[in-house]
Amino acid sequence: MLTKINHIGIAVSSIEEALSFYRDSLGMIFSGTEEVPSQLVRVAFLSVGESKIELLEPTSPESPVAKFLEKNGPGVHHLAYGVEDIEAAIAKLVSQGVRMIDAVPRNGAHGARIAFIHPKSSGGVLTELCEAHEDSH
Ligand code: CMX
Repeated sequence: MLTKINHIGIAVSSIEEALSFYRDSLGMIFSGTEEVPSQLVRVAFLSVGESKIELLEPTSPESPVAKFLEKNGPGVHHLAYGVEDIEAAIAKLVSQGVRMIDAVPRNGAHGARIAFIHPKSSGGVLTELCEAHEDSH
């Protein structure tokens, strides 16, 4: 069902400040920022070989990332796995009693369709399914 780890999401209070470490000190390749209104976040993608890191900055105090930062401070926020068919993946998980935050996919960054699994159903790791847009695998 899963194709690869699509990205690792990291909560930050400021993308600009975080870039000085990830882009400038670690030398990751920065491919720009994008606002994801459905998730109340601004995101920045950085590449490490074939892997990606997603920096998440809240755009509203109601953002799930704002709540996460308030409770935990900056740090690893979620793991995102690639799937070929997100509806089929959600149906399979629901049939196995897994609790979805999104039973219907939402629009994520880079035109991807995404759905989150509740961390109470995934051993405390917020888990995202990500069906990449065909131009951005
Ligand atoms: N990883 C692991 N556990 C998490 C978590 C995270 N990122 N965020 C919250 N939790 C846990 C909390 O620690 C808490 O656990 P306890 O009950 O044991 O204390 C529980 O989930 C409930 O947390 P809460 O602070 O009361 O927050 P809510 O229930 O309001 O929301 C969640 C939690 C996961 C449902 C919500 O954050 C959510 O819907 N997340 C998915 C959407 C999202 O995170 N979007 C941002 C990224 C967007 C993108 O990548 O494009």
